Amino acid sequence: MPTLSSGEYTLVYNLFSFTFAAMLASFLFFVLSRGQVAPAYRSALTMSALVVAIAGYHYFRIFESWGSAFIIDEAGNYVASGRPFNDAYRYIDWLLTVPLLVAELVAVMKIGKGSGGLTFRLAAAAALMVILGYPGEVAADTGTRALWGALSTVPFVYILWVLFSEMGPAIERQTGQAKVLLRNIRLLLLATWGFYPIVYLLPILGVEPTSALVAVQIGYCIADVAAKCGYGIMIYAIAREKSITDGYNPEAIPATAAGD
Ligand SMILES: *C/C=C(C)/C=C/C=C(C)/C=C/C1=C(C)CCCC1(C)C
Repeated sequence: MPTLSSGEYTLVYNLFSFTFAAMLASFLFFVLSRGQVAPAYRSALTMSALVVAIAGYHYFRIFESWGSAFIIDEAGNYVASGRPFNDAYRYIDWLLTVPLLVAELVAVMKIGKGSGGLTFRLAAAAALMVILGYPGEVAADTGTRALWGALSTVPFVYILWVLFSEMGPAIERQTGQAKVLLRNIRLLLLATWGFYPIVYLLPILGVEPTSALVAVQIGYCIADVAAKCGYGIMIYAIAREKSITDGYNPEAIPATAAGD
């Protein structure tokens, strides 16, 4: 672990704290909003809630790990305590959440026939991408980082190909506002997921070890909030829009209560 200034250490510390809070708040939102959408779309919201719950737990652990990886020296700098900063939490989190994120997109589209196979292919590619990225993330030399990064890019490109070519006709078949929202969420996915490999490249691009450590953590936090909380809110908006189109009215008095 490189030595950090108090400012660098605190910046990452506060960002972990913010990201943890964002995951917690999003979890409550997704759970409480389930009743606002028709039953057919509730599994998509459940998956959103699972994603931020898993991420929230892992952020809590990353936050703890960051705190114990450093101690303050006499000059007020943060030096390695000897305990490792555990980056594996992030990859375990992704391994579980990234397949869920693609699955909820298929779930909210309700494309019917063939959606099981589509979900499986997307989820498997997502898991493979994370597994192949990990050895590079923890490698000390940039050559190894570049090699695994390149391998991980193969399933990444496959996912984008499926989203933009294969799922195109299914999106065009949707109606009204839901179609616009689905096009937008695909772009949000491209923009936020595309951010991760860029952050991953920073150490290869010759960014100083201290700045790279700080920048990578900041980058992944921002990307996670956008790709999990922001994305989940868009999934909710799509589900809500489609529920209304399907004639669902959350304000309607339930049949059982109407009788008394
Ligand atoms: C909630 C977490 C999400 C959405 C994580 C997404 C992660 C990626 C899209 C990671 C992609 C990578 C590459 C395409 C190559 C380099 C290694 C990775 C794993 C950073």
